[in-house]
Amino acid sequence: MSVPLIESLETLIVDLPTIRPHKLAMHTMQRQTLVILRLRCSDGIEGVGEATTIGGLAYAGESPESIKTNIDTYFAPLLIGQPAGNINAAMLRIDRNVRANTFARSAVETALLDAQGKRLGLPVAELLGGRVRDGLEVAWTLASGNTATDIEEAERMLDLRRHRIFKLKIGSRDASLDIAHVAAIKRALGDRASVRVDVNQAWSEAVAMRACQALGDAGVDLIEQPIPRQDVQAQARVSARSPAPIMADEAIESVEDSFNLARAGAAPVFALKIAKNGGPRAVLRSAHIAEAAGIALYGGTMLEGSVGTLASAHAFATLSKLEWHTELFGPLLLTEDILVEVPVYRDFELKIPTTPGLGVTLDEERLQHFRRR
Ligand code: MUC
Ligand code: MG
Repeated sequence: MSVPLIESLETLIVDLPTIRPHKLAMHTMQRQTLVILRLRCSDGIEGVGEATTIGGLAYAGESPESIKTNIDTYFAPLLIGQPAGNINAAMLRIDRNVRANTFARSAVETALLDAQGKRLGLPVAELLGGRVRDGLEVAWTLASGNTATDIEEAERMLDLRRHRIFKLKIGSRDASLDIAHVAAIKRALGDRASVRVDVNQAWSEAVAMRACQALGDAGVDLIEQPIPRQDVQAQARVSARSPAPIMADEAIESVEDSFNLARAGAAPVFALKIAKNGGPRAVLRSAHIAEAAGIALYGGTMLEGSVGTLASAHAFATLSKLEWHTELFGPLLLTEDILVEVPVYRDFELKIPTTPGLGVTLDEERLQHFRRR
């Protein structure tokens, strides 16, 4: 029996407008840039993957342009001619020849899984062992930069039954202003919603000590990455003192980071991101480390488009516990999609596709229209 081989990898940079500016501590997004990977195999099957970051190089060490260049120049020659159905062997080849570059790896691993799922007639979640849930509750990020606008937006999401968990992006200004902003939103929403914050590493340990206390007093449920990623000991100290649980996000840039954070007792909650671990299978390794250490899980996003969002969803669907739910709302932040059928969000949940592979079909016309030339 002849085994299907990987024939080609094509990467496209796609720029899509956002529904409004999205303000984070390190960058204000006016659009999102996706790197879409099309991995073609000798049996005629194509696997699709995505690698997406936030704000060029503002968030992480890979940019859309570097992801494209590195897949084209380094990953593709390693993979072309290799068996398409042996994902372990393909990723091992990359492990042996490529350091870091987890975003690019994630696109490759996703595309291999999509192709193999299509080949075997299995959705990616089933390829990963099987789903234990059909939908994922999805948080929404309030990041307009204005308190009244954020409250209106939250009310609209509650009315639509789309979201009842809200993450507030803070950290770009004085902590006291941010705390007042968060407290006003929590007061307006009360018990109808869970309110959480993401500081995106903006505070020092000293600021975080005071601010976490005030946020806990204001009724905030979860505080994400209050201090810079590298200071694991300081994060453990802040975590020990904070009345609201601390979640590690930027602190996890690899599966090894997850292990080191777990060992240091640095955070009781981990944000899982396929891009930061190297793909939908790789992120499950971090999840399993966390589970073994008694750390709770949250399904995170790099604000991917529909391909990356559904790749994450298939992986998260297989986890036995996902106590803090997910924030897989990336496609809803964009005015346009590049899929024929867009992901389904209903009754506070993202539904996980049941068709083979990721369950996505690229809309060729839209892809051509929005791709960067
Ligand atoms: C992050 O830091 O978590 C996730 C949601 C959002 O609004 O920004 C991202 C990145
Ligand atoms: Mg975050």
